[in-house]
Amino acid sequence: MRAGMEQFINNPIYTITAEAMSNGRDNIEVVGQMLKAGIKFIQYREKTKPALDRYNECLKLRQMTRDNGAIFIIDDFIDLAMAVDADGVHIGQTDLPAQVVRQLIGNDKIIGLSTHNEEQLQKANMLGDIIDYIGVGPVYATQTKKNAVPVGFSYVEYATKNSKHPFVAIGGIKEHNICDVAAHGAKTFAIVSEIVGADDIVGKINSIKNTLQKK
Ligand code: 3NM
Repeated sequence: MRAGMEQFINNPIYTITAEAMSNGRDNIEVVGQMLKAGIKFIQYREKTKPALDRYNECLKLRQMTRDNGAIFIIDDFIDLAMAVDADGVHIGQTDLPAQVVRQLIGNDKIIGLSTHNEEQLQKANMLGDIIDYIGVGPVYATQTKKNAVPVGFSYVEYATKNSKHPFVAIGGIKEHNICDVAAHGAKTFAIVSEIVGADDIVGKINSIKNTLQKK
């Protein structure tokens, strides 16, 4: 297992930035709250900001995550991940091929790959150690990733049975439905809007953790 993946395995909640949904707070403040709540795996996902703004923000977030022993992953931008010495990248099906990303980013960085169906999961399985984890979703309809078609529980179950990599379930997951997703085998859950949009981010994360523990 690649260094840093223990934080994925040992912590059920994976958080992702979305400044536009953060009720006027910036990513620095939101990530600060996530870290305060003990989150250990954080993805920076900002697709539309100018590259320079992303870079300056990620320099700060890199320091904050490092100071708190948290893994810092960057969505899509391999150059940005390398520039700020992030712990890895998260890529989608239309990004550069995983093999190419691995060559660019080196052997010690984490690569996550989004998958949305059984065929994509089988291809991910064939990548072996080139990637470290996969995303499985969207489980439910979501406003955060427009036009994404929900895959439902059947794909979560398929991933539980067939994925050679650890997986994070994603898409429309909230405190009220997280135990249903867990019941289909997921152990790691990415939650975007419900966390970044919460009035009390620390309180929300603690409450989700409690809900999961009671299941
Ligand atoms: N990726 P929320 S669904 C970023 O299925 C992302 O790969 C998805 O946001 C996938 O928790 C998604 O607000 C959005 O629904 C998740």
